Amino acid sequence: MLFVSCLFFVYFQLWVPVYCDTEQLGFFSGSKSPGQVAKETGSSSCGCDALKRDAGVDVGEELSPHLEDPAEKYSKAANEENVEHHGEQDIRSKMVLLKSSWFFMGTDNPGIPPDGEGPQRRVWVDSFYIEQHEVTNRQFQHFVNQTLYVTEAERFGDSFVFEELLTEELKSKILQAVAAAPWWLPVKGANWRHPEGPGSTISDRLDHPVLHVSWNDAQAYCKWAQRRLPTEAEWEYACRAGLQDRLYPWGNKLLPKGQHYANLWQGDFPTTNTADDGYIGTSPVMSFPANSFGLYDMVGNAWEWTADWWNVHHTPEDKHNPTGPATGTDRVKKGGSYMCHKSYCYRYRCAARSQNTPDSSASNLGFRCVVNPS
Ligand SMILES: [Ca+2]
Ligand SMILES: [Ca+2]
Repeated sequence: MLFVSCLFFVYFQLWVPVYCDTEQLGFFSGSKSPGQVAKETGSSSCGCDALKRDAGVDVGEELSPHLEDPAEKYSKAANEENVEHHGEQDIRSKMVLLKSSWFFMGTDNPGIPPDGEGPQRRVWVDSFYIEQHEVTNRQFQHFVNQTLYVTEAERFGDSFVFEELLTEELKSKILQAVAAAPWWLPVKGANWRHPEGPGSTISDRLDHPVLHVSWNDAQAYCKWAQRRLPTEAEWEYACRAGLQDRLYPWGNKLLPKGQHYANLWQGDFPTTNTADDGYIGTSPVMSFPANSFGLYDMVGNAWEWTADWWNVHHTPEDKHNPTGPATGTDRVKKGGSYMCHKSYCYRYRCAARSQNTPDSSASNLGFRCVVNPS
């Protein structure tokens, strides 16, 4: 709930900056446009990690040779358990079994060194099941209908929304933003049911990832589903899908054969979104090719919460089932979102990472669950 120094006020076009002491966040001059800020602050300044609630705010081409068929889709044990508890038709995602293995986590060639992407280290993960796709609005709606759960964004009364998604009328009423990322606006009434605030709806987006869910909300859903959030190591193992020293879940080329493999940003952030991949905002889950583990949207579409506390200092020795620091202030999120572009937020890579406080929520942040084999 801290972070007062990185907030400032926006009065229409009159921006009054306040010094921000976090290196990852760029200083924002009051005379510059959001587009200028994006270019000048560089690839480490997406502002994703600035979305923290504060008392002052109202608001498959390359397969690893050592892994033979590591994914077992539609396991009877994983996908039919507890059907009685959740009704005849289990609303929860199908899962993929990932078998225990060593893999190389992180990278020695970090795209954003301050994020703690390195060093590359050998990590062992035990077998686990992981959901094929991000939790959708339809699934989260079912959870809420069953439990009457109220998300933190609903209780706080607001959430962060990317300004491009807002109407001019709504934008004109909002007086505050984040210094290093003025494209984020706290919108009263924005929550998972109303992703762009009052008047917006998920009725035509039931198969899109649920947004505006905090880490605590994600925990609540996974617990209800008798699952849990993945550790960062599990998430990255799932992202890499048996590939080693590759940037993306499918290899090193962003556009294999000229095709889009993830819902990212094309154009000039944050002013021009050409949506060459077909989507300005989120896309229905499973709209892009799965990785070789059969997992969709591991990078892009919505950021995904992991269970771990945030820390940027890692050591190179081998690790078994790492779970991150014992304590912290922020939780790790992985994979980037539909807002990511190499020019300012090169985080749509398996090794990339970012963080938010557990009560934060935004219009590009979701999750998926995992479970241990029974
Ligand atoms: Ca897109
Ligand atoms: Ca994702």
